[in-house]
Amino acid sequence: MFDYNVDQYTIVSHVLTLGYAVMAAGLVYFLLTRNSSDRRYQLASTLSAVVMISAFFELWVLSQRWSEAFDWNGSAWVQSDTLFTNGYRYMNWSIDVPVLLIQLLVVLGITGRAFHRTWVLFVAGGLAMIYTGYAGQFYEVERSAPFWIWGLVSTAFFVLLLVLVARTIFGNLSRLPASARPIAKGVWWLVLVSWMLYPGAYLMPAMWDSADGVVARQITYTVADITSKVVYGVLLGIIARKVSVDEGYAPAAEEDVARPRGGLTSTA
Ligand code: RET
Repeated sequence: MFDYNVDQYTIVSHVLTLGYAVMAAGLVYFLLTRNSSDRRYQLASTLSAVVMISAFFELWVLSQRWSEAFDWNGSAWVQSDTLFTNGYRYMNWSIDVPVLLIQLLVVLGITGRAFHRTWVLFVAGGLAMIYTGYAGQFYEVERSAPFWIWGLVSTAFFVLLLVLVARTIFGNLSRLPASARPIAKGVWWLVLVSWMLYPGAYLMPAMWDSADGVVARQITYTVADITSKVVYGVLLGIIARKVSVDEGYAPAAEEDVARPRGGLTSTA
């Protein structure tokens, strides 16, 4: 809907590239560190890898679409016959949101009926949040009533999910070894802050309806993607390793030992 100057156009292009490059890097990290925790927690790393692949392709496509969607007219980048749309992101979330939440259950060691019940709520609540928001974003240009109504309905599901996540984390803290508890609390704050960036980006056209707003929106999405998928996965991996050490899984224990190399730790 806007024309972009060179800075605005290239910043968006760079930020989208950063997004998929980080997902590719994350993929390697999660696959290679998978064995540092016990078998039953390795699924968490596998799920992080699934998130990385799906986000990589989505951000790749988005980045391609961005370069096709504008032509240089000699003084600005103007709309071509290809449309750039953030709707792709919602399709990616349909995979990533349920998977990210299930990872939490794996790492916290929730099994049996509790696993099943929370799993169903996470998937149903997550998809309801995403698809109601998806319906609303079609009205983001004119910002008529459906934009606000669907946004509100989606927010109700979002609040429900946050309550569930908080209950899941804080309700299971005592089952974690003491060394992993601060990280689990950190995961809660990370989820709260990084997930709130997505509704922030949804609202961006209402707050900042210009080419600069579009740039700010892509930056917001990218920060949210890197923190909610990659940093989150890394933290869950650390928790899984600490739990594995505590449960006597030898490879994790070996990695956890600080080996004296002389210097300050030497007794000589
Ligand atoms: C929408 C619509 C407006 C209201 C709200 C939304 C929330 C979106 C969220 C998305 C999270 C996505 C994640 C992706 C990670 O891969 C749908 C924008 C509340 C919370 C975590």
